[in-house]
Amino acid sequence: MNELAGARVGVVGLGRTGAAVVDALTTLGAKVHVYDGRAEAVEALAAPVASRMAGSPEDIAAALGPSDLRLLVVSPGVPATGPILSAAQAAGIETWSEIELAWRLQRASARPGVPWLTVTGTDGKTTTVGMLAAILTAAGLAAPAVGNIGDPVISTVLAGKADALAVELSSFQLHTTRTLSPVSAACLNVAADHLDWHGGPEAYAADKARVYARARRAAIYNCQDEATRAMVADADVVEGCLAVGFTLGAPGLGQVGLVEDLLVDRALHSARRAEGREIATLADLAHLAPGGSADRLPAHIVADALAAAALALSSGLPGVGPEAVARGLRAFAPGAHRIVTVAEAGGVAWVDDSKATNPHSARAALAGLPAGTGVWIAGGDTKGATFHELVRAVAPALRGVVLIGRDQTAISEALAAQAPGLPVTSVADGSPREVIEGAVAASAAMARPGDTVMLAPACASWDQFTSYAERGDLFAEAACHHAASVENGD
Ligand code: UMA
Repeated sequence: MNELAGARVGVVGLGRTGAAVVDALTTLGAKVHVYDGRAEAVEALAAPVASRMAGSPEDIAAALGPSDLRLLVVSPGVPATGPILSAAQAAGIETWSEIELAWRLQRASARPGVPWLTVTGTDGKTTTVGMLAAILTAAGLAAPAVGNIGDPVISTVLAGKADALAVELSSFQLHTTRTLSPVSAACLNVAADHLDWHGGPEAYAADKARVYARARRAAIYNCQDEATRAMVADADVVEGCLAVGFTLGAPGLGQVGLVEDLLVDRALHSARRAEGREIATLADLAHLAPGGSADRLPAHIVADALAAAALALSSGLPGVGPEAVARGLRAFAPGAHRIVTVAEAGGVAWVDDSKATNPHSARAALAGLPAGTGVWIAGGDTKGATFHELVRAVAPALRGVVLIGRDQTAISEALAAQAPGLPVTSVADGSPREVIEGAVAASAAMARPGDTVMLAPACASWDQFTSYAERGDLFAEAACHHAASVENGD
């Protein structure tokens, strides 16, 4: 993108996204000005930049007005409602996400046609993108899973080796993504999350809906989530783009779904739409079920697999057919921190679902537990969510609750109102390790043989940990340590 050579470009945030963006911009010859709230992040940046500034969001906002920047690339963590984006808008500075920059770089590269298949949704997007990449890989394509899942898209685009990209997009990233035109796109579901960042549920849903903009071959929605169907109906897609539903029931015409233990496509194979074609079986997903048994598969895993299959099959990419779907699903290995049993001792299972960072996904983890057998470790940064509905839904499964997090008010109020009498222990603030060790000790005191201690916090980790991964890793360590002491009879 020669237009950025010599241009003054700002980058806000120097985490994973910002570091990759700075690398790309310096390679393009832009004059890069970096900003971050953390002085250590600014100091640690090795790349040669034109200027660097550490300051509060207000300080950064104040610096943007006189900056004469041509473009500002913002990291996903920079809130839509905060002063930085308002100041950029007031100063007439265009703001892009890393995703927007990566898309434009792709279009201007030697391989402009590399297709992007994009996935958003409140829950399940990481699993779906992983399954999608596994299916495309099974078809013989170089198709990495990138984006919110962990690896900035821009690094993969610059490397120039992918045949297709399976891209996880958060609502944060979509907010400042402007011209992306994916081959196929899916929004898996919409539930309350990140309300403080967006300023409310409508703004959050509106940013999720942007995933469908300019979709070329398929806009994929969840038949069990009316909001996603409405998004597709309103979306500004390219002419000829199909609306494809995925359902846990028998698929209608234009849908993929489930017929007994078969995943069936009645949308994407024109010659066989009437009767449908088999694309995989539940046995292909059995390794993802507790105990490896297909009849215990959580419904959301099947839904994610259907969405991934629809994304892949609609792409029109060579070699992507039912065989690749089945093989890819069998090869898919779930990521860390998603309902992983990390220790078992004294008849108690210790399960890490640190990735449950909102009420919707915590509910999916807890709802399947037998009545009264769950010890739930909950709390963290609530992101403005409410917890009454979640507590009402999961209380029958619980023996007790252990609360972590700097502000425990929202969850403890919901517990008092919806589940009075349920034992609740509160863990005091401390270092990340102290918090988790406190939670494990309190859970061990509560759990009985046959119980499951579930770290499914329903909140982001950012108040006490660097990431959900750190929270989950510390939990696994502490749970293993506890389990070893039980086994040794300590
Ligand atoms: N920062 C500021 N000012 C701000 C906000 C952040 O200076 O107003 C600085 C911080 O001091 C820090 C840096 O920005 O130095 C962090 O940037 P970031 O929070 O945008 O995070 P990255 O390291 O760039 O990681 C981001 C995603 N993080 C968020 O969306 C919060 C990662 O998703 C993603 O994997 C990565 O880009 C690569 O694309 C994580 C996530 O939690 C897993 N995502 C949320 C979710 O899934 O619910 C959306």
